[in-house]
Order: sequence, then structure tokens, then C-alpha cells
Amino acid sequence: MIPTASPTDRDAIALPTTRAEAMARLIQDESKVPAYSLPDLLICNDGTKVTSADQWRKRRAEILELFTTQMFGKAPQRPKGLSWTTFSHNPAALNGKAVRKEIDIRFSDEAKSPVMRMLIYLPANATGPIPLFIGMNFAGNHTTHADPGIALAHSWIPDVEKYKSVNHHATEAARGIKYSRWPVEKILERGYGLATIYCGDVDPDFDDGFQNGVHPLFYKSGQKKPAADEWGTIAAWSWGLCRAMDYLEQDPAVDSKRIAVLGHSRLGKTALWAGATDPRFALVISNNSGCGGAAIARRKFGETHFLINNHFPHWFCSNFKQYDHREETFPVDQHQLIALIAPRPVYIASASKDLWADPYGEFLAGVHASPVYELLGEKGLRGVDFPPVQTPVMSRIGYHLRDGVHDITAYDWEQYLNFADKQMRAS
Ligand code: GTR
Repeated sequence: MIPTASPTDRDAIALPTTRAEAMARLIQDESKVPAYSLPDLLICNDGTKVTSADQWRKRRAEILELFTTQMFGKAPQRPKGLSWTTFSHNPAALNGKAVRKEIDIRFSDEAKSPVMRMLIYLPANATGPIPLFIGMNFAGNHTTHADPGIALAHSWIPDVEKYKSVNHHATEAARGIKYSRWPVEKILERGYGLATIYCGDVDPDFDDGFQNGVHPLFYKSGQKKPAADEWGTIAAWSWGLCRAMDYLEQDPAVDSKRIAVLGHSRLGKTALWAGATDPRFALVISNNSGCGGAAIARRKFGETHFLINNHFPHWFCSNFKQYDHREETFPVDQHQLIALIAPRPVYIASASKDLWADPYGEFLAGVHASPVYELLGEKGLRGVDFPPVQTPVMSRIGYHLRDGVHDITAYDWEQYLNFADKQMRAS
């Protein structure tokens, strides 16, 4: 008799163990997507079918728990020692067009607390509280606009040519280098404010075993790193956005009931998780968030669980690593992350050449989240075809496929402003 391999042996033979092997099997062709079935959004763990908003509340809690303990990790509550101070205030910035503020937020009164500096622009001519967009940036607030009044980032910056950092310090040369991603004047003209924070103020984006950034501030005595179900870096960034919201809620110049959270790529995953966990965000925007963001994991198209955990072991909680190569055993999928935001409006944007982020999988997450929107009386994307490039579709869920590469551009912002006009102004 010929011995047959057990499933585990078969996996051991078949599964790539290195990034190079996994890259050699990268799926970027729709015909190679494996058959899959998604976890049912509307069936509770005990088998009950969800048919009412009340039952959805129970089901939502189950899904939230799974994403928390199996993917992003548990984060602390608002800390008692949270405090803020105004670092700078200029009522006539950008040639008199804007009020510019920088707010320093501390998570504890301990000296070792990181200081998260939020840059805020509001239209100078505002006659009442202003709705705004908030999003984290990759390389320092000073990269978002050439405005010389913005303080250079004080935290560790990746030493990469494109961020013009020197020995991980911000430099004057980097002012405004990411302006194309932050059309401040356009946002102000449309009657919104903009708040942005350098993600590295909360946790620098590299794997140091969680010794820097905000994590150590919350270790129990003797604890050296987060437990398997405790927060990784993305959950920490999302948590930082929630702490920014704590500030914004009490700033009379801001309409805190109309705050849209947005982010690009890893910071798009961050925006989705902030929106999913904190209902104070009135609108959520995912720009090219891909794997671990809006893209359906079971498609294994582009970046996979193994590839993301292998390259960025600090982004998610350690429990998440058990789903490397085993997307089909992951107890949730990303359409459920979108559904956690319902009935609040959500916008998912992809780019046609960004196959790594799986544009079609991002669209499908919106489609498959739609039954929850419908249950709660809103229209989603059910029945909508995958749109051609530059053709936004907008119900309570918005989607577009921008023509081009992985980025956030003026075109993307134009759609977000239009969507916010419809969804936040009207409510
Ligand atoms: C990539 C990563 C993606 C995405 C992207 C980004 O290297 O694989 O998941 O987050 O970085 O943040 O730009």
C-alpha cells in the first residue's frame, strides 16, 4: 500500500516558507483565484439568522471580537492620563486662508509617553464648527505641505531617500514632499478642515519587539511585549486616531459629529480599523488599503497573509500569524470589517495598476458588506458591477477604481469630497 500524506504533511510539502517562494506563486490573474466561500455575515456563532437591527448588534459584537483577538489586537481604553496642549496656533496661515494649529497629545503624564502632534488646518472664514477629514501620514506632518510654520516631526523617521531623513531625523528638505497626497487648499475651499498626524509619533513603523512607541506605556508589571491577542502597530495607530478624536470632540471650532477618517495603504487599514472600533467617526475612507484592509483575504490575490506578516511582523497581533497560508480558516474576512462600519458611510478606493492590493477584492468587500447596510435601511453595492476606471459608484458605500498606481491623488480626494458632501453634510 502506498502511504498517503496527511493534510499536515501535504501542507508542509506544498507551502512556501520564504518570501521569495511565496512571491513566485503570487496570484495576479483572476483565473488563478481559488474557489472560496465567505463567512456568513448574518449568521451568529450559535446559528441564529440575523433579521433585525437588534440581532445585528449581537452579531456585530461577535465579529468585532474576532477581528480584535485574531487580527488587530486589543487596545487600551482612553487612558486616564490623556492630555493635550496647543503647541502652535496661527489664525492667518496660508496667506490668511487658514487657521493652523498644532496640538500635542500625551497619553500619560509619565515622561516616557510619546507625544503625538496633530496638525490641523481649518478655513479662516468659518462661521461655525467645521467638519473635517483626519488621516495619518507616513513621514511627518511637515511633508504634507510646504508651509514653513509646520514643525518638523520630532519622532523617528524611516531612513529612506524619498523621505529625505538623516539618521532617522526629519529635515527641512522634506517640507511639502507629500503635498500631492494632501490638497489642503482644495479641502479648505470645499468647507472642510484637515487634521493629520505622523503615524511614527504613536509607533515607529519597524519591528523592534514593541519596545518603542506607545506599547510599553501600557505593559503590566513584568510584561515585555503585547500578548498574542494584544495590539500590533496598526491597532496602535488606529488608537492614536481615537485619541485625536478625544481632542477634536471638545474643540469648539470642529464639528465632531462630521469627522471623516481616511488613510492610504497601511494607513488605510488603520482608518478602517479606527472606523470599525470607534463609532464617533462619521465616515470612513480606505484608499488602496489592500491585504488586511478592504481586500477579501480568501482570494489570495496579490499580497497574502503570509506575505504581509513576513514583511511586517509588527502590524497585526501575533494570533494573526496562524492564518498565514490558511486564509480559508480565518474566522472572518474583510467584507465583515466593512460591515462593522454600517450604517455609517464608507468609501473604498482602488487603483487599476495596484494589483498587489487586489482592486477587485476591495470592491467585493463592499458588495459583500451590503446586506448589513440593507438590513439597517441603507443602500450598499449589491447588484452593482465592478465599474470601469474613473467611474465612481456611490450609495452609502462608495467605490472607485482610479486609473494608475498605488497612491492617493487629487482625483481620489475629489471623490471623497463629493461623497462627504452627500453623506456628511446632508445627515
Ligand atoms: C506595502 C504593503 C501593503 C501596503 C503598502 C503601503 O509594502 O505590502 O500592505 O500597506 O506597503 O502601506 O504603502
